[in-house]
Amino acid sequence: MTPDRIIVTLAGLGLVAFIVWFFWLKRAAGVRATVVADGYQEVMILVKGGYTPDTIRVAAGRPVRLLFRREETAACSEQVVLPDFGRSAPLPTGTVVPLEFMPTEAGAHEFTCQMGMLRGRILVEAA
Ligand SMILES: [Cu+2]
Repeated sequence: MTPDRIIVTLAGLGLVAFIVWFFWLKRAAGVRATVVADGYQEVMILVKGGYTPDTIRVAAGRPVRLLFRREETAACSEQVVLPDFGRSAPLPTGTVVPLEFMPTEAGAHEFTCQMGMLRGRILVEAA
């Protein structure tokens, strides 16, 4: 192989690695909730054809406040359910709805629409 071919091959491999990281690994890693003034771990979640972000990382032992902002009128997403913590809430279009819970130990928990079609998850990490 000539040097220019090696460079092109390496650049191609680098691009593939970047795409894998960007579309799978970065997405799987999720978004970390931010600790706000009142001590809650907060994250804003857009509800539109799904949940964005759909993976949220929080620390155990600190209360969490998910702020759902629904920007669609599809009936599918009109309610959000967080079964492991016994929480659910109606999501009127265009309104920010808080859903609070206290994660006490590490683990993964799912939140969904009432029919379980839209899915997101909360990854609780040991403090
Ligand atoms: Cu649904």
